[in-house]
Amino acid sequence: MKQIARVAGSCLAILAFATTVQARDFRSADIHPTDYPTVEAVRFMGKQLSEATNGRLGVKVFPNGALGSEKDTIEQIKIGGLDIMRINSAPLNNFVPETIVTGLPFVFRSTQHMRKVLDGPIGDEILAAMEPAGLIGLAFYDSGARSFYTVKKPVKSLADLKGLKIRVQQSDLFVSMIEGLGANATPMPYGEVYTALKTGLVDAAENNWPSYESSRHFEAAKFYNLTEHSLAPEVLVMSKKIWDTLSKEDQAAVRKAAKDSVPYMRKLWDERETQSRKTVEAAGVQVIEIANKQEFIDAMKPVYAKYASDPKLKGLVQRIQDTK
Ligand code: BDP
Repeated sequence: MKQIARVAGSCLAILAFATTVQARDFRSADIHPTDYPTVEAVRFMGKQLSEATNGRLGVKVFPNGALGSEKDTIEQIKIGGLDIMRINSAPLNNFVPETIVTGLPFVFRSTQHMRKVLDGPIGDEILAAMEPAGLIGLAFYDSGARSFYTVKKPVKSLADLKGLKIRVQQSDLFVSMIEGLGANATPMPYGEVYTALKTGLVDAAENNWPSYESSRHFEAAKFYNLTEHSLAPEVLVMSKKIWDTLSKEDQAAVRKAAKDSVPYMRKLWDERETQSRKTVEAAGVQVIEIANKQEFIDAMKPVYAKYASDPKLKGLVQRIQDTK
């Protein structure tokens, strides 16, 4: 009897050891604060993954840019120094050309249109196109519409943007967009924008309501001008180096947990957009409606000529526009 107990005991010990050896929390980077919808959504994904694998796999999110700027995390992901990142699609533009189409100005007619495209085969194709760059695209998240916010004066028409120095993400597409609008682009990491606005290094930046609010950029730039020029989505990406070490079953579990976090994220997102707008308006932000959006749309023709002229990207744009 004693012997049986001893054998059973050591079996349990071996089992416990095996579980500890295999148990793994993927490290995931995000530049946003801990209560931001993207951060909460990746935590949710971790919980789903943990449930699906009896606690063997999980995700630990490092918010607030603790693991570096989005450009830094792309480099880390490529070499397998980081497991997962939630970043915007724009900094991926220079690495994965297919991501360009998702950030093209005015390419989506509405949030519903964007969701339909990204939930369907076009979205899956763009995610799959990341693989040669060493990235496994797991899911797209919402990022709402980006609009310009300005320090000194409101922007009511295209002419008001002329000559302004505008911070953009580190993406050639966004640089061209600003040039097309007659302004000067200053690409820089998100974490530097607050100071750049405060010190006058830039006159403006552009982002969605939740980022404008949570980054407190609204304290420095009080005019939020509703150009809604890009719906560049967020993406959840895993390192291919890490992915390749996982079993087929674990890969499927990671993918499923990521996809399952999308509706959760969207619910948080919709609530946060409304709340963020309220918060900044209560703090004195002036919201400027754009009477003639068409002149902004027309000014973007050269951007389409430059970025959506190669047959592959042109085809994707066409299919996006054809999606009803
Ligand atoms: C926010 C995105 C974030 C980007 C940031 C930016 O969520 O991933 O880093 O914009 O403008 O909307 O850099």
